[in-house]
Amino acid sequence: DKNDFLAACASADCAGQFTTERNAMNRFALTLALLTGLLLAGCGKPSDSKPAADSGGGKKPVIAFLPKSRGNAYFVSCKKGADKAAAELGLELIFDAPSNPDPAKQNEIIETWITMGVDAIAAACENGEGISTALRKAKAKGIKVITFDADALPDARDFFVNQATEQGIGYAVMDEAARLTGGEGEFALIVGSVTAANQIAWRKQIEARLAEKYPNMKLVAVRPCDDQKDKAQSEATTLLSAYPNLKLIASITSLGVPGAAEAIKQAGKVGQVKNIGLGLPNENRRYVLEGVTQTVILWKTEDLGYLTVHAANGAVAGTLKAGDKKLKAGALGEFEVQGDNILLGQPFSFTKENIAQF
Ligand code: RAM
Repeated sequence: DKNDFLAACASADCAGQFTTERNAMNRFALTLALLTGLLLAGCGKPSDSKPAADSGGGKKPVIAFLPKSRGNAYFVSCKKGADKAAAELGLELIFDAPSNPDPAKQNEIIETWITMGVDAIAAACENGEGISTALRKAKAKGIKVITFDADALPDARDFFVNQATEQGIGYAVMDEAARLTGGEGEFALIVGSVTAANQIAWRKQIEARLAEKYPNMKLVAVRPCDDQKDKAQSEATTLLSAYPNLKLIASITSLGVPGAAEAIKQAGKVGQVKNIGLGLPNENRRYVLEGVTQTVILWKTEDLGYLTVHAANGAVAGTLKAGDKKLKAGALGEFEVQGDNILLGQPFSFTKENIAQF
């Protein structure tokens, strides 16, 4: 697993360098394209026509893939699926991301891709509102825009590939917290950030479920960890001393769950304070087997990347358009398109009983 992760990080770095080299090459290509476009316009042909992804000959469509950050194993796994889809479809996938979540850096990357004239951008947005101006600009230039994992504002993208419904995720976390505490006592929430649309939506659903079903539970604190394990650990350490009656910590960012587990272990509160959240089996397996963490909930992250690239390809090729009800995604089969949302599936729970298999 570690080797896979390092290999993926290494190839991600190469992709970053590649992006810069491509930049110069593409300025040249763009000038050429512009001249060709003018000539074609003179001949009465549309200048903005793009090669369909399945047209066979000519230039490969370029899909630009932008996770929230590059160091996060969650997105390394998404990229693995994205690479697989790109290879199967014969696309060129370029990758870039801030080292750590950074909305301004995401905007810069998008601006670079707009200048390059990529065919599609697939982005997981650290700041849903903040990224929308840059994405709208990309759309206005004819670039197809897909969001995945964490959405932008709806008018700034063509489609959003959602891992599971907001309610499905929020309720799964809240119901598991209630099951483990017997529906009583104080608990705290660790979130990735307060700007990402997925974090905002899931927290809202958790709070709605709490209000509706669990009158004897109290959410005493919500702390952002900037999608960093160390910060999650220090936030959890502070929570454990500020709230001595705390029964459970739930994280809705994958870096929160192992961070909180380490804090609980070091505070000598294993079992006394339960630990759950949205997380990767690899990052949590040993804590789950040790009994520090009770439940980890997630979806198939590789499939999320795979489906996202299929959606981007469909948007470029014209096989995925507004109003469509279905999307074919290679080996994963057919997915339902609900309005402008494409849903991956249902969240899955990993526990001591099954985590060794994943
Ligand atoms: C983090 C990110 C991502 C979220 C997962 C569960 O890695 O914040 O957006 O979906 O956790």
